[in-house]
Amino acid sequence: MNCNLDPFYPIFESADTIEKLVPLGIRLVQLRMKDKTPATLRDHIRTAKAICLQYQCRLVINDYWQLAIEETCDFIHLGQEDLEKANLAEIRQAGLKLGISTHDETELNRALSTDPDYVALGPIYPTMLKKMKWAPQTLTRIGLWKKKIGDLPLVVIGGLNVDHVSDVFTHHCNSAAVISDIVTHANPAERVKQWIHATQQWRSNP
Ligand code: TZP
Ligand code: MG
Repeated sequence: MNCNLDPFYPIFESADTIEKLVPLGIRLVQLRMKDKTPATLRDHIRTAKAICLQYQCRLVINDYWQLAIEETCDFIHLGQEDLEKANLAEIRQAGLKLGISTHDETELNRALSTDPDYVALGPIYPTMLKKMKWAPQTLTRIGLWKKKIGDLPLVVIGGLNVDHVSDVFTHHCNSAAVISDIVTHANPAERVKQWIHATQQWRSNP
């Protein structure tokens, strides 16, 4: 089923950032935590969930699907390696929605075989954040992915910048995921406002 994703999909690595920025009007956010103890992970998930509930923002938990189930979250994002290790039956049994990263056609086929709620394609542009074995996908690939997945929402990621974000939408993605353009900006709150404004015309419930 099409889960109608907001066109602006920021990814943050802590609940502290979610607490600061979600109230500005973010409607879809991913919590992508690295190198934290299980207790800390759980604390961040709890805080993020409470804030997102308060501000009607959809929260997606990256990787930690067992914790997401225990904390009654409703959306997770998995990379391909995480997908191999995850128990999809248990994830579905718990009613979680699922987004999956893809970087090539093999990964796309694998993702589609799990009946996901969205597919992410990256990196669209060079990204400083993560060493990747894939060359930038380019804008043309967005249209190819969309053709292949039909009504399923398509998220794009990797090197996106608010100044040219309209390009990815004119190539038919549904949502633009972003990390560095916000978190490395001198004024992340201002940048979030710019993103909300720049994606407004692709928002179905303004
Ligand atoms: N997957 C593909 S690119 C990427 C991930 C997690 C990182 C995107 O970060 P940025 O900083 O928006 O380029
Ligand atoms: Mg992962």
